[in-house]
Amino acid sequence: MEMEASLRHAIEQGHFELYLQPILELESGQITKAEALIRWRLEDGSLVAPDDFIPLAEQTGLIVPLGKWVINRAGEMLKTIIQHKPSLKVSVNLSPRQFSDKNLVSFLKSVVDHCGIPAQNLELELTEGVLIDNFDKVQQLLNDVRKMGISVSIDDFGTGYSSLAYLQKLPIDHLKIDRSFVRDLDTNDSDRAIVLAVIAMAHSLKLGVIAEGVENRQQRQFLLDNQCDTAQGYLFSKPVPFDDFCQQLIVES
Ligand code: G
Ligand code: G
Ligand code: NA
Ligand code: MN
Repeated sequence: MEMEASLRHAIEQGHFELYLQPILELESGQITKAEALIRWRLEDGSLVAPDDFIPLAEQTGLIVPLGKWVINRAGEMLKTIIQHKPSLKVSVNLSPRQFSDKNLVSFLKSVVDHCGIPAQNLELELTEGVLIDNFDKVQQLLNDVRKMGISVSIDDFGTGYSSLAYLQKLPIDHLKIDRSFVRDLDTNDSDRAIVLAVIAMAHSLKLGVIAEGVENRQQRQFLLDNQCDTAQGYLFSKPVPFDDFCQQLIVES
């Protein structure tokens, strides 16, 4: 079957799974958040990674129904999770097309109501690319999202090319340092300089900082020593199915 047709079919049939990757507070080592990451389960049981179908979903507009499935599923997960850990947040990736869907805010409201969860437990991850087109519209949307209580992170920070002015003007909560800057932290002086600059800038703008792609203890220690707030990466856990994530929460409590 053609890829677009099989993706459409998979959406109709719900052949997706939402994995969670823990995000830890570096100081305490506690899991405070999880990033939701979609996987496509094929009939033969194998998994397709999002990089292999999100771009197509984005091009064809299928990302809108798919993204609604993701937000719904994240809401259902939160309903269970907050019974064990009321403060835990789940962050969901939104691609540009989803963010320009005019029903986004009302859809978010309906999920929060339907699941009976506080909006404060949901977070949206947006890439810099989302923010540069149509500043006024983006600002309005983010204001509406924030008014509901949902928080906002800028994902892959440092890889896009947008004006730093938007950081100051837009209502956002956290910057996620792209893992390309974290990978060689042990050896690359310019990566260290960039990471330090992002942490300092974020804090002076009263934003939290999340380091992505932390794979070893040296990276973790550097980030901890330099006041990075939170981190995610294979050192702590790879993205895992919901039940495995709940198990991790139980083990740490
Ligand atoms: O999970 P993995 O590391 O393979 O994810 C690869 C990419 O796919 C990341 O850039 C991530 O942001 C994106 N991605 C994962 N899940 C979702 C999703 O639910 N929606 C969107 N729009 N992107 C996602
Ligand atoms: O683009 P985004 O930041 O949303 O992508 C998250 C992606 O990063 C997911 O595909 C996830 O599987 C991947 N990831 C998470 N932790 C690590 C890590 O420690 N190392 C590497 N190489 N990838 C990671
Ligand atoms: Na992300
Ligand atoms: Mn990310």
